[in-house]
Amino acid sequence: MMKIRKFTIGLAVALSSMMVFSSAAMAYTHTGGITTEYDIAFTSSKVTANQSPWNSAYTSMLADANAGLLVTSHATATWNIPNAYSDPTGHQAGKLPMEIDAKAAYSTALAYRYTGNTAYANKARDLINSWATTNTNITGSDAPLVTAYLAVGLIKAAEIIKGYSGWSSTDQNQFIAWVTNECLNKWDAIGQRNNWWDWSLYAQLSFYHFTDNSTAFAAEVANLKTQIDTSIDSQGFITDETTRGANAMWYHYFALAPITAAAEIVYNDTGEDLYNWTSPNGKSIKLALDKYFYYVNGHVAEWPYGGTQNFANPMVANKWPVDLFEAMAEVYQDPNYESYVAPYRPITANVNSNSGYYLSYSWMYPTLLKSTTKVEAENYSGQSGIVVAATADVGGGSKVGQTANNDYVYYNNVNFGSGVSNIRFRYATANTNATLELRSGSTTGTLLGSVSLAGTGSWTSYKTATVPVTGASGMKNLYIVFKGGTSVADLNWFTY
Ligand SMILES: [Ca+2]
Repeated sequence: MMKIRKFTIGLAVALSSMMVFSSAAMAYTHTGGITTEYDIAFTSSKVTANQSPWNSAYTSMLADANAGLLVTSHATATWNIPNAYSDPTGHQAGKLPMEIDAKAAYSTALAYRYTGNTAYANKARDLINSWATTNTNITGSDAPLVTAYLAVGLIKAAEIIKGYSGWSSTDQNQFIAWVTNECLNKWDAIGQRNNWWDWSLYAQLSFYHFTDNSTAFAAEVANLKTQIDTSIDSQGFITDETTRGANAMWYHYFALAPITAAAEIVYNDTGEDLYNWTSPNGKSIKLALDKYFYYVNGHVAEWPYGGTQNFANPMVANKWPVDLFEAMAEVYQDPNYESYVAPYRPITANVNSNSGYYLSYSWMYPTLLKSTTKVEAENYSGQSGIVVAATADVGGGSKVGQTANNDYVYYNNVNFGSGVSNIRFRYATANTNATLELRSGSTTGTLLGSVSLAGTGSWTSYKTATVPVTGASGMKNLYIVFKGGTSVADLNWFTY
């Protein structure tokens, strides 16, 4: 399998760390950001093999793209988006032109990358160019938010066709100018730190990836970390969205969708794993997701803020928050999330019930982003000194345990393709001096990476560690050597 983007990024990160205070723009991998070359290659192989869940999601995406081929631009010189509460009819009517065009542009762009058919690329290009050349004014009090959650669909489409030879650099620069002049200033001017800011962070990271502006990208990563620390309370609720009455659960989704999508871009571009990052005040994305998941998964009536929540009952496909948890089931390998979303596949995105078009552009076709290879630790090829036992981790199953200093497990023929820059490990340890060494071929082979594991506090509490690796490419016999004390760490699984 192909892992070009991760290897390339690994080099870029290493390079940037040597170029302290360099202001030079660093080129990202394109197609990249939230949908990567690796995702496309991985998913293509699954579609070719007609495997679930990718095959049905791909069919849905292609149907959207084929409908998109018939769309002609709805761009206007002035695009007005009135306030959703004071003028709901005007708000929906104002969004519709971009809802139609963003869906057509994004789905055709993606279809182009999967099929190579330039008719799709040309449609995406024409729609993007039309907005960039026709629209010169975006007005209305909801313009900052709607451009961040909806017009970002054009940026996502642009990212996917950035390397298409039929889209000229002149046209690409015109699009960059349009986003800069008509959207970016509005996103920067957002004052509130609720979901508006989350969408701004996500849209800006998407844009700075597209424009290879690593300096501005880094500033938004810092803002994102501040937002994780300050917008989530100690229980995992999102403080500003608890006050939204019957829509409080909707707004929790509408905050978590862009926060997580932003974290995905950061992970793919820099290797920094904000999904598994805990802020200085103990806040984390997973804390918020798990708190929210309790209520969406059969406990809506227990929601403690506001009255009866606006929430689909029964849940249906393409209704929030299944798109979010489809993506998060992959990221966290969480079996509870997986069980929740499985009945609603294929999941393509959250549909606006007013228009029938996609409402926002964070986790689009999330099933097509399922591209992680998971290895159960207990499925080793060989070992020394360890035992396999039941794990107390979520989802149950088995773990590798009783790991003393210099014990090891190994896995033959791990296929890292063209290279990976991170491996995620699921582990528990009551120790504070536990280290894993990752080596190639033997316990004394080339060191691919090592990690000092943060203590989880007990042998039944699990965390996920993201371990940067170098030289992890092609087929390797992966050795994991446990270091530190008489009982180092229990391993449940790892992903790459
Ligand atoms: Ca396991």
